[in-house]
Amino acid sequence: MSKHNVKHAPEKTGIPGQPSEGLVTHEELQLAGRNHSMPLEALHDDITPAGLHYLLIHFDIPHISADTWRLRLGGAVDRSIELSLDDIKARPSVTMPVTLECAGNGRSLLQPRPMSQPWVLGAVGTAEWTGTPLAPLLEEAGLASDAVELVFTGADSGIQNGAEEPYARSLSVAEAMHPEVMLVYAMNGNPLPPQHGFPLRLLVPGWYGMASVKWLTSIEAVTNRFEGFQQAVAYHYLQGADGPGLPVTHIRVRSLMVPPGIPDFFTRNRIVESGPVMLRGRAWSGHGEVERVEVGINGDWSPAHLDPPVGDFAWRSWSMVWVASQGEYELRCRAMDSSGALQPSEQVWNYQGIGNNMAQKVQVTVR
Ligand SMILES: Nc1nc2c(c(=O)[nH]1)N[C@H]1C(S)=C(S)[C@@H](COP(=O)(O)O)O[C@H]1N2
Ligand SMILES: [Mo]
Repeated sequence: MSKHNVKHAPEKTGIPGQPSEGLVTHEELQLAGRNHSMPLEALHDDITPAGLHYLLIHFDIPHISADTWRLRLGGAVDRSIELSLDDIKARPSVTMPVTLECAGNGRSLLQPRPMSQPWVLGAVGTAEWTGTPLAPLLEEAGLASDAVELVFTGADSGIQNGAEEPYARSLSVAEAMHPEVMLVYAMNGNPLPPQHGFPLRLLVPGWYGMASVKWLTSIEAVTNRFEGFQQAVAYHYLQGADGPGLPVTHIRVRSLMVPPGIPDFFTRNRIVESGPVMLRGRAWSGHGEVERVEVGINGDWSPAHLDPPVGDFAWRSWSMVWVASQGEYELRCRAMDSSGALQPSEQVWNYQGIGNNMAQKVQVTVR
């Protein structure tokens, strides 16, 4: 096994009736069962109910008692700070809708398939998060002049590359000081559920989900770049096992549609009645506002209507009426953001299966 813990499935199985890209393994199934995606029909709602929001838990959900839990802020600072959950809740609070997406969303569609959590397309959700901004807390602690990064460590740990490590990620001082970066203790008006990071998580709006460390227990200012597994090995755009590659940061532009009509049970292909069909979906980007969404009907693209974004760091909804006549169709949608980035028509393969934002394809039979 490579140092990235990424194995690749055989290209063809040759087994009739099976997908040609290689069987999903038992290990992938274990991960998929623990970490569910958002059912795409939940794209109807501005705010995703907590139970429908996607989940990604690398190791185990740690068992934490809020009474004894503390957040420690230390390292290269003038004053170390220790805070209880009540101390954090007593600080100024902000509530903000934020779209989170896992960097591996779309991974299982790649061929050969990078072996990790085998997401199809639902590793996304938008919750209303409540917490306190991080920057004032860092100012109170007083970062040393030679501090370069903040390391955020969760209470969960597991084996990576044969050694035990907690889940930990870093941000540069400049990234951590952004006003939208928060320590959050509530999701959709309720305390964080255990699976989403109870009692406290970091939230880094605009970034792929890996940056938003759950079950946060410590923030450490460091004077050298952090080299933990989740920072230095995982989450890089690579073409093979050897790095370094570019680090994964902000969310690439993407749009998804609410699957129209009704599904065929096993294939989940869609069955739609002929006549006007309201196609709807959501679009988002961590690189600027979504400025355009287009819908493709058998390769013919037309612009969709856009509603205002749900928040500065949250998706916006789109809609388009399609007058459907009997036949077989491939529907697609693609978004463009204010940086000029457009979702690609073809998948762009990379070794960890990261940032695959190819325009969605939906097979539809109109009857
Ligand atoms: N401590 C810790 N934080 C974590 C993770 C984890 O496994 N442990 N997973 C990360 C990843 S890869 C993602 S995509 C998001 C998922 O957040 P959610 O489960 O609340 O949707 O949490 C991030 N924070
Ligand atoms: Mo993720």
